[in-house]
Amino acid sequence: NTSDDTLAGPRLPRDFVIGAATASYQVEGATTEDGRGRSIWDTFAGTPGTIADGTTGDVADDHYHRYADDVALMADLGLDAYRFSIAWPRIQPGGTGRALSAGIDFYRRLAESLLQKGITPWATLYHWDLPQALEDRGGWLDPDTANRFADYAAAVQDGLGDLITHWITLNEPWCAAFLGYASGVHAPGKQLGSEAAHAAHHLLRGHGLASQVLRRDAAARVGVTLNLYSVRPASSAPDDVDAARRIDGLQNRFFLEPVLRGSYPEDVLTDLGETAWFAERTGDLTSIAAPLDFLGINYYSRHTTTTTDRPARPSAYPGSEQVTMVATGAATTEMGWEIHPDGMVDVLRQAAAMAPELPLYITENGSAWPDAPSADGAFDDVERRRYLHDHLAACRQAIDAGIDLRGYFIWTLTDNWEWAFGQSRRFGLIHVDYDTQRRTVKHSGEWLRSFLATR
Ligand code: PNW
Repeated sequence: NTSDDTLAGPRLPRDFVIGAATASYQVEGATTEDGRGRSIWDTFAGTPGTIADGTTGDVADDHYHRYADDVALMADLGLDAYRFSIAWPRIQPGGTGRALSAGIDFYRRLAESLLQKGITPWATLYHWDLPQALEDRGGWLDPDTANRFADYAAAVQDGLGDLITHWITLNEPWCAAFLGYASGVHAPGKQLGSEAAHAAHHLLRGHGLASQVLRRDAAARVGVTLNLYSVRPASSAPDDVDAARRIDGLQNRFFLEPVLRGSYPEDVLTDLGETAWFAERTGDLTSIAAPLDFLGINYYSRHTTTTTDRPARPSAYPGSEQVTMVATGAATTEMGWEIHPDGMVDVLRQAAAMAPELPLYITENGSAWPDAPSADGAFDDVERRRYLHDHLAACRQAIDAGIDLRGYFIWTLTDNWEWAFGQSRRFGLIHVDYDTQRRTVKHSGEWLRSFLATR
């Protein structure tokens, strides 16, 4: 046994929220039950060649049926909060109209069982499972999808607002827009170059309209989650420095600035070749920049940038195809993502500099590892425990630097269906055997339990 069970967790404020996060399509399964409509991820995952191992989220963790067991596991770990997402097609199968009571009821049962265990529910309204019917009408390229999203937000709050007060409108609009509509590695799998920025704008417009709806309830706490990277140039050469400006621009500032300041960064619009299209839509920015109660940040890794004369197309960074990321030799997770806890402080600093009064939460952070069981069936995931420890220590560092960081959610509770990687990547504190659905708390989960018990 290589574990160091004495590795102490950092000291964090008593009211610092520690939770775990998941997303509907990654855990629920039951994709055809109780009237659920189809989403763009059902379509995408069902298309041969899109998912590394050919799996879909049809069963995933069967959380739709096993949510009570999963809540019991959360309580056993001692989590303060659980961030999950609501599947839009369970609420409005075709993306419009009255809420389906079976869909609302599932999330009512989930929220009630969390509250019974003293775990605060945090609901994300959009973690990428757009109703297919709306994609058929243009998806996020159609400005009307933002209006439909606001109606959906109203339906969800009408059904769940007495149980849920913490709301996140969107998860990672960068992924939804640029992996969905530019590189095409996520649903709906389109490769439209810079036009993907229109999808980003309509997502942000949806965020603004939905947050306005959620404000009907004075108790609602409303935020949005962005995925940010710590970005730096590979060298001081002008091309590398410009590459860093471009990636920080499209990945971070293109989302932070409209949401926090009500404007898009001009240099990014120029890189995209989209200044004219965006100039016609400045009227949307007031609603996009509506006041927030908190900002959610998902942080996984850093990017070290350089340029190449063999640009890759399609790129998730349209207009900046000449940029590539270099490996620095730092250790990576099984995703190939460099482990860099200090980068979490960097992105928190960047957000705090733009909105010094705004409470911040890390709404996702975690790591994938092969996780082979030992002879006695245990999962001695010392790398995940180390990653978790070092990023909790980075939370402490951020707080010491005067940043108003209020909480940290681990990605993820249970191993789950990892998008384009299917079941071939495991991020969980809890192992899932996909043949039997048996859950086994990994060493990292045991470590977290004792950390939470002794803080
Ligand atoms: C996030 N990228 O996704 C999501 O919010 C989670 O649903 C997901 O499971 C988790 O991170 C781990 O991947 C991302 O390619 C997916 O840059 C891909 C990227 C970033 C985030």
